Amino acid sequence: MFTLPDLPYDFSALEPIVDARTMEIHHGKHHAAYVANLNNAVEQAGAEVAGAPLEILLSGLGRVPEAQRAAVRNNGGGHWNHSLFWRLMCKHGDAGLSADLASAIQRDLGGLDALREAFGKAALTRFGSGWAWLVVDKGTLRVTSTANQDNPLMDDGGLPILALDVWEHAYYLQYQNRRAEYIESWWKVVNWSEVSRLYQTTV
Ligand code: MN3
Repeated sequence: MFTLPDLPYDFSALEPIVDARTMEIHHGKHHAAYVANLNNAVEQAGAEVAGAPLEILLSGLGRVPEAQRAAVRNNGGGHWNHSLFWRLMCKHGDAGLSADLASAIQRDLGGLDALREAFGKAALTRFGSGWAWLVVDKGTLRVTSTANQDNPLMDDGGLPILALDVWEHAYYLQYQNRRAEYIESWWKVVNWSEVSRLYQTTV
């Protein structure tokens, strides 16, 4: 059974960038629902997927019985994406970008400003609901985005080390339709120590 991870900080920790009410609903209702629905789908799928780690399910959706495949994709993706997302943020942000990751960002993307521009554009232009990602893909950093609760694990598109949820439920209470303002503000709460730690696991 999959379980909802605790937030690594209080609901109000990311204010004024992300308001407490949004965090409470996002974690306690949206993420919790993905976990519950994922568990139901896995239970219905039976022996073929029982006990499989989430990463294995998401990178091999073709092995999930067709009747549960969409539910595992949407809710398993939702569980994995949010579990990562919470850890990538912290109170007041964290400036611990490692020298290794900084140099990879320079090498592959042209520097931190260029990363922010490319990542922000991916987040802003994702039509409807989805995610922006910074992934390590065969040793190279790349910016991409996906729809709904899809993620790069599903099409062997690399391992995410930075993620931004651009579903309206992530920002609408505070920013309404101003997604660009949410994206720009969000950099202030990025936990660069955690992003750097994830990068280090890929090299
Ligand atoms: Mn969300």
